[in-house]
Amino acid sequence: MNSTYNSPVKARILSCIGGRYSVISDGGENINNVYAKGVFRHLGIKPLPGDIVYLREDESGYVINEVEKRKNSFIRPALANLDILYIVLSCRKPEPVHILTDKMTVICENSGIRPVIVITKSELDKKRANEIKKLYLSCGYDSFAVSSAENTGIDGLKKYVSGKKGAVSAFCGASGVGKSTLINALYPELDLVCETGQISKKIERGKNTTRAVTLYQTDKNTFLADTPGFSLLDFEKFDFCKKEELPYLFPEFEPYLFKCKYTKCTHTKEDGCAIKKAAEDGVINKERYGSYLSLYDDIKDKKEWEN
Ligand SMILES: Nc1nc2c(ncn2[C@@H]2O[C@H](COP(=O)(O)OP(=O)(O)OP(=O)(O)O)[C@@H](O)[C@H]2O)c(=O)[nH]1
Ligand SMILES: [Mg+2]
Ligand SMILES: [Zn+2]
Repeated sequence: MNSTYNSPVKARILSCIGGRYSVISDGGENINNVYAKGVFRHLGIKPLPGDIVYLREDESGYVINEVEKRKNSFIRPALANLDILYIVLSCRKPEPVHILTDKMTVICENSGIRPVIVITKSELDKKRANEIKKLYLSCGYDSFAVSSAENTGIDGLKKYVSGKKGAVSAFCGASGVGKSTLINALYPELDLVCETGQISKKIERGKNTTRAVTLYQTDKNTFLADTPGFSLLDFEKFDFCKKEELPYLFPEFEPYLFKCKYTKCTHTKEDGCAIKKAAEDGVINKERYGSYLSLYDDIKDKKEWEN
C-alpha cells in the first residue's frame, strides 16, 4: 500500500444515477461508479451533483468519504453549491407560466443564487418573447430571448454564460421548454441528448426528456447543469420563507418597502400600501405583484410552530 493509495481525492460530483456517482477529480480525471459511504444515509445526508467531496479508494473502488460544507442545496432539481440559475421558459409551446418563473426567482433570492431569465423559442412569438424579457429586465434581472431553432440570441447568451468563470450554474424550467437543446446550441462539444420533436403518447413527455441532473465542466472549475423539467406540482408546497420575508425577495419592491401607511403592511390589500399602488400605476409589473399575492397566500396560513 503506497501513500497515494491512502490520501483522499478531492472531486466534484457531476451526476448520480441509481446510487452511483460520477465525479471529476481536482486533477480533471473522470471517475465513475463511485459509492457514498453508508454513514451518509444514517446521517440523512445525500451527496448531490455540485457537491465537493473527498474520495477514498478501497478494494471495491472509490467511495465518497466526506462532503464539503455546502453554500446551498436543492432536492428538486437535486443540486448543491449553485451560483447562477438560468430560469428557462418558452414564449410558446409550452405557454409560459409566470408563477413558476417567479417562484424560482424568489427561491434564488432566498438562497443567494443569481437568477437569470432565458426565454426560448423566440421565433414562435418575437413580440411576446421581448415583452417577457423586458419585464424581467425591469426587475433587475439579466434576461435573454433566444431561438435555438433559428440560432438567434445564442451568441450573446454564450458570451454571458462563458464569462461566468468559476461558477456552478444550472438551466431549469418546465419540461419541453428547450433546455437541453439550448445547452447543446451553446456548447455543441458536450453533445447532449435532447428531444427530437416526437412526444411519446404513453408518457406525454418528450422522448429524450432529461431524467437526471448532470453537471458538465465547461471551463476550469466552471460547471453547467442540465436538469429534468419540473411541473407546477413540484412546487405545490411553497413555505420555505416567512410571509414577512417575502417582500424582500422581490427586488423591484425595494424602493417602496418603507413607504406604506402602516408599518406592518402586508402589501396585499391595505389602504395606503405603496407597493399595491405602484402595481396599480404599472410601475411594478402587475403579473409580478400577482405572483407576490399568490405566494403570500400560500404561506400565510402556515402556523407559527411550523416555521
Ligand atoms: N420552435 C422551437 N422549438 C424548439 C426550440 N428549441 C427546442 N425546441 C423543441 O422543443 C422540444 C423540447 O426540447 P428539449 O431541449 O428536449 O426540452 P427540455 O427543456 O430539455 O425538456 P426536458 O428535458 O423534458 O425538461 C423539442 O421538440 C425541441 O426540438 C426552438 O428554439 N424553437
Ligand atoms: Mg432536457
Ligand atoms: Zn404595503
